This record gives sequence, C-alpha cells and structure tokens, in this order.
Amino acid sequence: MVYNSFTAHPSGFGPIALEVQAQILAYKSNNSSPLNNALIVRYKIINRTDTDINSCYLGLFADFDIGNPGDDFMGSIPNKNIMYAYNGDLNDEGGFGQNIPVMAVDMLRGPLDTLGYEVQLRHIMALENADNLQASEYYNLLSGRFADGSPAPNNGVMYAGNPSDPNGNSEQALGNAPGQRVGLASYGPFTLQSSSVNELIVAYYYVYEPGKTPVEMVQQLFSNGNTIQGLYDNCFMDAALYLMLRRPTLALFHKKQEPSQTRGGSCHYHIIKKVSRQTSSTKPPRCPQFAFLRTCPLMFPY
Ligand SMILES: [Ca+2]
Ligand SMILES: [Ca+2]
Repeated sequence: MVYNSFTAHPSGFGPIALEVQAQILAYKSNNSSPLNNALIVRYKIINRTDTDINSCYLGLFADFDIGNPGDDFMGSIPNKNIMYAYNGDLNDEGGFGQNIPVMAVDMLRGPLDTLGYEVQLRHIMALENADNLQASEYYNLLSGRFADGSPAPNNGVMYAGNPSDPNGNSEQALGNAPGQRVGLASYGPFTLQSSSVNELIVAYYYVYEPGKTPVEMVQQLFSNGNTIQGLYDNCFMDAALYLMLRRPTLALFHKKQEPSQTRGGSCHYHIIKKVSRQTSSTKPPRCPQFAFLRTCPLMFPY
C-alpha cells in the first residue's frame, strides 16, 4: 500500500513530496505466542524532495475504539515504546459487553537521524479528538503539546502509570470520565534528509482473556510488549522455526540463509541498538539513512 503527500492536506498544509509504503504482515506461531494476535506493519518513508526537512517530527495516530468508542481510556508504557487503550469501565455497551479486549500499538523501530542513530520515541499523547485541525495544531501535538500549544502533562508522555496502581498516573487512577480516545506517538525533532529512506516498524496487537477486567488484561500487555520486541530484535526466529516445521518450502528458503546473516547482519534494528549503546567517544557509523535499510529477510522478503 502506497500513499503520499503530493497533494495538499485538508488541514491546509501544502504538499511535501513524502511517500509512505506500508507492508502488513501476520505470523502464525505456537499457540501461546502473542504473535497470533498481532499485525506487524512496516512503513517505508521516503523523502522525495531535494531538500532536508529540519525540525521534523514523525508520528503515528491510532484511533483505538475498543468496541463502543465512547467509553475508553488510554495509557502508555514509555520504556517499551507502547501506547494502548482499554475500556474505561466494565461494560462496553453495544460493543464487547463485559468481556472487553485491550489493544496496544508497539513502536518497534523508529526513524534514523543523519548519523544513522535511531531517533528515540519522544511523546505519547492521549487525545479525545484529532479531526479537522490546522497544520500548526498537528505540529503542536507531534511535539508533545496540546493543539493550542499549551504544554501537555509529563512532557507529553501521558498516562504512563500502570492502571492497576491506585496512586499511579493513569486514567483509571485519576478517575477520568471514559470517552473517545486517539493516541499519537511521535519521534523528533530530527532532520529528515533529502532522498532518505526510513522505516517505521509497528506492531498492533490485542489481549482478550474473557473473565478478566480490562485493567487485568493490561497487565498482560506489559508482558507481551517484552515478548514481541524480543521477537523483533531476533528477526522473529521462533515464528520462522515454527513455520519451518510445518512448511517444507519455507524451510528450504530458510536453509539458504547463512547463520551469520540471519543472526546479526540482516537484523537491522539489532545493529542500531548495539551502536546506540556505545560511548560517545566511539565513532558512530557514517551512513546515509538508506544504507541501513536492510531488515530481516524472513520478516520482509520483498
Ligand atoms: Ca469501549
Ligand atoms: Ca461503558
């Protein structure tokens, strides 16, 4: 799926020749794996202008709508780069009733800066509405402020507490009124170089455990976040192994990969994380953003 901004946005913002190519994947894995309830989306982002875009923020909106969209809450897990939504009460009228799933958007990998470092996720905003805004209002939201430019709580990382903690920073603990919720997770500011190609890789997944409350199911999201990020960091090798045992054709494909390629050289995210842990005295890799665009061959074969 390809979309672009070669035409003006309804907000009045002019075209900036930015192209996004989205590739959507799902895995079948062993029965207990959270991968079975996940979609992985790779957004390839191409700056097709001949100028750098300075002070760029890159963000992802998520309109969660847990069944009935009028009674939801949102939360964030900043150290796992996750935003999530859960029902704000125990009855999802007209939707799921009393067994109500929770849903997460897990930002597995962000864009790269001009030195090839991964830009860190900076803000997770929880909004009631993000429709019909002006360009400057979108920019305010992306930079961790409300649409009118006023500062958002916690430097724009909202509701980062566990809702099971009665004293935590969560909508549940604060006693907010449930309602419509839209999440916005954003990176920046950074320079999006001319002709650069970046990847934003995102997992969308849910937890549905009938008999548990939404807040109880959120606890499983915390655990699944570790699992899915770990699978991504290792090129989803457990899913590949599972498929190998069931599908001889894929096993043949897999055997062609050299161990060194599948373990380290091809897993782009892993490389970046290792680099980013080095000390500042270590020379960073000089690379155009395109040079690092190599992902796991089993994950994105095209
Ligand atoms: Ca709901
Ligand atoms: Ca309700």
